[in-house]
Amino acid sequence: MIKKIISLAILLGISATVIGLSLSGLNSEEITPEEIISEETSLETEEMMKADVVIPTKVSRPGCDIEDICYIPSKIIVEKGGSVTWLNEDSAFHTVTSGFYGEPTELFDSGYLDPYQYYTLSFDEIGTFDYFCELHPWMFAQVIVE
Ligand SMILES: [Cu+2]
Repeated sequence: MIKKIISLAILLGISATVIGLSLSGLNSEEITPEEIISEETSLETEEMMKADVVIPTKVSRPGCDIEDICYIPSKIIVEKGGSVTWLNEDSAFHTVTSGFYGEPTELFDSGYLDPYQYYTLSFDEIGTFDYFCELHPWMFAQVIVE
């Protein structure tokens, strides 16, 4: 009789362990899709943010200036009081710095923009605002405020 009780207890213990393991297995399976979904959501949020000017890939090497595609578009026209948002789509750092390479005007400077970082400026005065990248002398473009 005692032997039966002991073997029953062992059986119960084993089945409890098996159920516990399968439950924890289910839990870990549930976590994975949730993580992927939240990642997709954050990517969607980034895509939904509107970029007026894009810093495309591979502009950290010379050559984009030949086709004038270091910043796209290289000339953007906005109304007085309007804003411009840049997006760095490259894997390298870039800046949006007012003036020309070696001659910054100190009106604005984004600092180093990380990959997929945005930078927004409002323009309250009419004029042509040249800007460049502090890291890559061949990268320059303009904001024209009308
Ligand atoms: Cu650059």
